[in-house]
Amino acid sequence: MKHLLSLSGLMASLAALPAMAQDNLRIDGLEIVGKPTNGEMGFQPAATRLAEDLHFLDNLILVIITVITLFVTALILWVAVRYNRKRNPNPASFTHHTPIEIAWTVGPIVILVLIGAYSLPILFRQQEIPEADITIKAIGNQWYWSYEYVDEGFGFDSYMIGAPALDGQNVKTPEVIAQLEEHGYTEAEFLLATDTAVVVPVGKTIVMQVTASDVIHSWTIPAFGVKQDGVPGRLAELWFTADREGVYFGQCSELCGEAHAYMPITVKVVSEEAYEQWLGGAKEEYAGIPQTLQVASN
Ligand SMILES: [Cu+2]
Repeated sequence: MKHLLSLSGLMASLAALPAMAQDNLRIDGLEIVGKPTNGEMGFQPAATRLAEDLHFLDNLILVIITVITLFVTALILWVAVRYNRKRNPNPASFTHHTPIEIAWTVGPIVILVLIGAYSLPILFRQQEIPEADITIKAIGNQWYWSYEYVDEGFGFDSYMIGAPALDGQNVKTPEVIAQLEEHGYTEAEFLLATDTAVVVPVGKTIVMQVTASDVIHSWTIPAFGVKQDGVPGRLAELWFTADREGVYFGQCSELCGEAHAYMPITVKVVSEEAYEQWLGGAKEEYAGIPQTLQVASN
């Protein structure tokens, strides 16, 4: 009878576990900020200085190439109209024109130096990894991501809701929609939302160590302006400081096998308090055997 009791106690505590864990790790009321949109031409909203830099650089280069394209098109049109065989039956036969030679050498040099002067500082800002407030290791696997909060000593796997979505299963079944809603998403987030998310506090410097366990994967959050290949046996780094709370999506960006399209990335940027609360729950959930279970099994 005693055994039966302790067994039923164990079963009860086991049954209670997922519900407890879910409540502990729940983060409600977050706006979905970083997400691809149908028909969108521009970037996702910038949530970091790095992304703002990239948007600025993209706009700058867009202006430069537009001016160059218009200038070259105008030249071609001018030559075609003014110097065609009808209007200019006797073409000039000179082969050199020193001022023009200098102009089309110096002009491109000035343009390239200008682009370099703006792009190199941005590149260095991305690549010089600052002192981290929080270090997280992202490990790409076929076909999901694993995360380790290296200072806190816990980790977890992160699967797409509805994974693996292969062999004609790539459909939003009622079960998958129910799972999405359970995690606080709608069916519009199918193929983007994951069962667990990377959670980080707003305004803190996060260093992501990126690697992989099997083949090359790539970790990215477009709204943060970061992307880094995860290569087995190597530890690469990227960093970001998100300045806006919300949910941000990314997708594995290195072709890694048949379910490559089904290993998305979810990052939740939350307030410091919400992060501390989540951290407490996550430590309990992921870093060892909960107290109740230990007592029951003794
Ligand atoms: Cu991948």
